[in-house]
Amino acid sequence: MMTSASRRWLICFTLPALLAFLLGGGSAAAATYYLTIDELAVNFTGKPRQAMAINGSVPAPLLRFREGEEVTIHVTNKLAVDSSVHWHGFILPNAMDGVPGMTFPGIKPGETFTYRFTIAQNGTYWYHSHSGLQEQAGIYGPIIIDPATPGPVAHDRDYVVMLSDWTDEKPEQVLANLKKQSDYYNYNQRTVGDFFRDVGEKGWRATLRDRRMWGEMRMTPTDIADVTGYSFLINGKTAEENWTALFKAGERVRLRFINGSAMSYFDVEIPGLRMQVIAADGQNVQPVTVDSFRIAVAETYDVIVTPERDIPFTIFAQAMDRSGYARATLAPRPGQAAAIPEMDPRKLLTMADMGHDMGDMGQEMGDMDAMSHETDERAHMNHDDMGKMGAAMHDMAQPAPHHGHGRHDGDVASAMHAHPETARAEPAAPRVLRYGDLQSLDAHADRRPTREIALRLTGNMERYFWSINDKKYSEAEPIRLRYNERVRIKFINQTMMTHPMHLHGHWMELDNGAGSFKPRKHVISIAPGETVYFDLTADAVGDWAFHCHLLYHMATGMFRKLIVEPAPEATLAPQTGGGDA
Ligand SMILES: [Cu+2]
Repeated sequence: MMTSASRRWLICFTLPALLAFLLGGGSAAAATYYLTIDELAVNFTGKPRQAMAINGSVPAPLLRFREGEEVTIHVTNKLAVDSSVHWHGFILPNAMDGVPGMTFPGIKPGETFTYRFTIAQNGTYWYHSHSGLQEQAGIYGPIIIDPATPGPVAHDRDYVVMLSDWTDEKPEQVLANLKKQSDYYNYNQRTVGDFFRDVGEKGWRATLRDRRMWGEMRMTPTDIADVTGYSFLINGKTAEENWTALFKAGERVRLRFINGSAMSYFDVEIPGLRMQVIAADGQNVQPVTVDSFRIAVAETYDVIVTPERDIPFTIFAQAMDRSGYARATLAPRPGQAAAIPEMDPRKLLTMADMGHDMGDMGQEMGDMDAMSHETDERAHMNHDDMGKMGAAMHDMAQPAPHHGHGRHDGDVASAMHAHPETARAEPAAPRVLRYGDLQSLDAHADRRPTREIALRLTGNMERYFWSINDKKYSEAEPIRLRYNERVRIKFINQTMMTHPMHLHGHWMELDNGAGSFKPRKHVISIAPGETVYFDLTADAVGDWAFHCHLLYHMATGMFRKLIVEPAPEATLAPQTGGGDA
């Protein structure tokens, strides 16, 4: 959904910056950007609606920065309400982070706020409003940061694939509906008919027990997503509009997937092509070749594909709840299209997904009938889903997933250069990316954490609020860390929903067993019943947002302030202090 206005958006290289760039070999490069937030007439569904947009475009225009560049970004708010821009996944000074009420006052109607900071990293990121529910209304856009020195992976083409979820309803109405009745959007709610089918299959006792347990958890078996009825977009195009990226056979095509959705996870595949994952959340990882991957809200994954044949391929991104899909095409020529696959069956949550399958609840139930029913239901479910739901947990327990650390340099090197698809002796089962596969390309110094903080992800579906350690943001004390302290954070998901937890201003080093090659992430997704650890060096002083990136979870309380307090000496430069000692 672009208007002519979007093509007029300006990147102005100031003359001094240009001279500095030419004379200084890039070290002092600087550039100035102008962004204007305003309303925009859109039509994604056949019905005209008002969106919120940046420079007349949903998504907002691609910003392309360079590592080491000093950026000056003037953001003017032409809305009738306060707004903001947050640079998602950026390591930057606290005052530039763009969280109203926490790092700055926000941008009042008619005002301009100027962000100034030095780009301290490279990779694929995004930006979005951090005010109210504006992100759902259209204020989100992609960012590419080119590395200061050439990156490890060569490619011939480079495309952003930004996923998002659009609703014709006002986001405030969506939230009001959720609060009124938490299953308002759960179109797939199981019915009385399902109840009698269950009774027929597993008997009265087991069925009633099963129903009672769901009731006690204030959840239903279809609580995979709480908002559905979305139109799913790729780079602002509906599946019918079919955003298309061109290639020539044999080229290495880099696709930068960004999930800019308010609420929707996707399972991504390109039938006929394997994908080599080379970066997660903007950070290079040791290449992993997969057939599909699940992308949590706010995550990014960069993949390389090498189509060897001169035919079109479908980029297929099914919403996790199977309420719809986003679709685009990789094609040798414009206007071509490939078949669109059937969506995989919708998955019903079972007690097993809560981590209760072989544990206490099984004992308590003492009913083999119920247990075998669960097994059956699992067997009928899409194995990919099962793999994704369960695998992460298993992965956490495995010390060294794939590549030995640094011992298989040859493998990594060959994978990263001209031979992406190693021929396989036999066709393998579809390979789904798991967190356990992600290993940083570079080792990071790894102090031992001196403290562990447990954060239980909690909530109440009936009253529709979400919380951490049973407290909403409004009721909770901030988490306090000392400057340069190294801590271990333990997430325990006690809800039926998957939560993408996002920490501002710091890397979360996901403990997936990769030792000093732990992947550095800005979003960590935790499945129902799962426990996940990450390590953190508190190397940026200030008040930072730490929250679930599902928009309506964040808005209803799954949010904390994380304060990194200055060192007692106060001699350390704020925000830019070094990492591991
Ligand atoms: Cu959440």
